[in-house]
Amino acid sequence: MKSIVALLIVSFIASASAFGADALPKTPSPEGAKAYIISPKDGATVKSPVRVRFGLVGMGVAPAGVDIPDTGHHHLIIDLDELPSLDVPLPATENVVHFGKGQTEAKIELSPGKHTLQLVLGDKIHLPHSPAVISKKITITVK
Ligand SMILES: [Cu+2]
Repeated sequence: MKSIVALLIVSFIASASAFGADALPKTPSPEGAKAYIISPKDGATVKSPVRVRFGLVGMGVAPAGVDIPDTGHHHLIIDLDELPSLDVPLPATENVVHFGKGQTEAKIELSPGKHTLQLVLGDKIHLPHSPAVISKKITITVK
């Protein structure tokens, strides 16, 4: 009997989180919004530090914490095969770099070899929009 009660509690907790009773409301992105990496070009061979320029069409760039419709700030995803969850604010790690001041370019240090870069736009609380504004992933080689 005790174990059945425990099981019920566990399944209640599981379903509450699955259906997101406290899911964060997403900021809508306008139709046609697009993030892209202006440079380097996909397949390019470059030197470190690498200057990466962020492109955004159909939306504006605003710093984190600022609530203006149809804006966001860039996050550079470095060398990740899988994107972080798009349902929670993006983490800040070596592989997920925030540009919360509204930067549209950055210089990043990369070791020699192949690297992948991708942009994900986040809203005022670093949460990806709905639909998420994500660039194509590019691969570069650092000399
Ligand atoms: Cu952020």
